[in-house]
Amino acid sequence: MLVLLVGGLVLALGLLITFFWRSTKESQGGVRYPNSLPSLPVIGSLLHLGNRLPPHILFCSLQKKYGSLYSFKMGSHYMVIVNNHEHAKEVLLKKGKTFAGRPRTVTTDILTRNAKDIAFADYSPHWKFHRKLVHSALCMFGEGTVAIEKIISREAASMCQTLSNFQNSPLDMAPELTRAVTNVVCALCFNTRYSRGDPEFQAMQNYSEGIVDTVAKDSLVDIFPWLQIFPNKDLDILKKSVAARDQLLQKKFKEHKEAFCSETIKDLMDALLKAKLSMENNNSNISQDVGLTDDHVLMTVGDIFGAGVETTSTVLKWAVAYLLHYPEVQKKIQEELDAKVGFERYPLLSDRRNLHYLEATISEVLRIRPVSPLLIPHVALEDSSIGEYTIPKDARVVINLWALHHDDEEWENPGAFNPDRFLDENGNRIYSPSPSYLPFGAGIRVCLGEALAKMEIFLFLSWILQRFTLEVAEGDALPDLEGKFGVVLQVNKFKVIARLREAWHDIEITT
Ligand code: STR
Repeated sequence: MLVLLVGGLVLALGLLITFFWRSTKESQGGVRYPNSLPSLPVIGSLLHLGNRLPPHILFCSLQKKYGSLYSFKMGSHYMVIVNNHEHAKEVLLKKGKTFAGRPRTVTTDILTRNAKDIAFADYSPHWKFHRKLVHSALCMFGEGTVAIEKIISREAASMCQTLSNFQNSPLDMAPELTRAVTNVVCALCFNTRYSRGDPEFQAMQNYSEGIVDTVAKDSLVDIFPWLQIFPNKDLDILKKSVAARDQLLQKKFKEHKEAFCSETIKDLMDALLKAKLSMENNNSNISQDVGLTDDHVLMTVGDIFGAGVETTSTVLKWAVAYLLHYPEVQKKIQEELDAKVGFERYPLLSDRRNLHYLEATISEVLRIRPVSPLLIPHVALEDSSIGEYTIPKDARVVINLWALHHDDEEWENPGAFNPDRFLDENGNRIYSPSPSYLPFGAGIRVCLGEALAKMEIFLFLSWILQRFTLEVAEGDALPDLEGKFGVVLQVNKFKVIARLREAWHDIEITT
């Protein structure tokens, strides 16, 4: 009797395990789904995700148990995590259109007035048109023009002046780098700039911090939207910060509308206004579908501003942090600058083709500390597949760029900072030594600001290193290299001494 009972129990358990195994690994009809973390009703796999590690690191570590492509449930949302470059390229490039969707979340909806922007808006013909418009406006005012080089150099000169004023005393470079980058975007979007200590710039820094700290980090309200009914500190900070940003954007918009003249388009906001007005005049029917509302223009400028400032300034901060850790890299860049640019003139964009070691260092910074370690999640717009796995419509697909950039099958000793991996034996640049490198994403949603960002990072770093040697003050610890996960991988605060190099004593810094 007992034997029968135990036998029955074992059989039932076996059946249960088989059922569970089948339902996670593959479902009926031989369709194979990605391995899945265990999940419970309502909360999904939350208990199995823990919260000790930052998500990009946690997602790397889960590969050991579940393989490089796996899934879990976040509340009711089916998430797929992609950790290798073949799968990532299938999602972003080969099946780019299928995976071009974006999830709607509580926090990004607050930021973008229900997805009226580009980065967080779902895929649609309207979005495509909108993005094209912004791309051409960016080309008109950014890339490919002599003007932008002048603007960046003017800001670089102004930043170097501030650094030299602080000679030999430890300075938090972050606000200076941020102001320089902000002024480039300001020139582009609004045709204005901020001086040191401008209260509007300070206000902007405050609200940006509020947004970066609270938006799109898969906080609980984004998983369970009904939690909004409870008081929530983060959501309050986000709403206040967004209100402050919107007030500023609205002011600029009003000024631009009042001064608008279609013959003289001075900046990106003018260009968007012109596109909006000409669409309204040309065909009122079409503008219902593809037209730009005031909200679209405002949120687009908000995106360009936020993306332009937060990403580029973050890369510059990471670069400075690594240069402090690796003075030998800094020295090599300076030797290259001395040999190829010298001391008689300031660096130019045309020097990029000669300054291989600096360019390699920038590439390595973007590899080891990608600004956006998980990119922004993509959504499957129809039933599809990744590799041999079936992916259902509406799945949220997260590309773990951190895993791609730290894949030890693709990179030798990926944790080590080594610009030389981007150079061949003759010291010439290798653009991508491994296919597992996508610092700006790829495909339909690739970064719109890649060219502008590369120009800024190159010019700012070359200006700084031509003139200064960066060090930490005696007794100070080196900067933390771990960072803080959020919508961008933030750098913790640190102080720097910028020592004017010998050759520059007694020389005025001007463009
Ligand atoms: C930063 C803070 C802000 O004021 C506005 C934005 C909106 C655009 C965001 C930006 C943010 C953070 C970096 C993003 C960018 C769009 C593309 C970029 C997420 C939240 C990246 O993908 C790294």
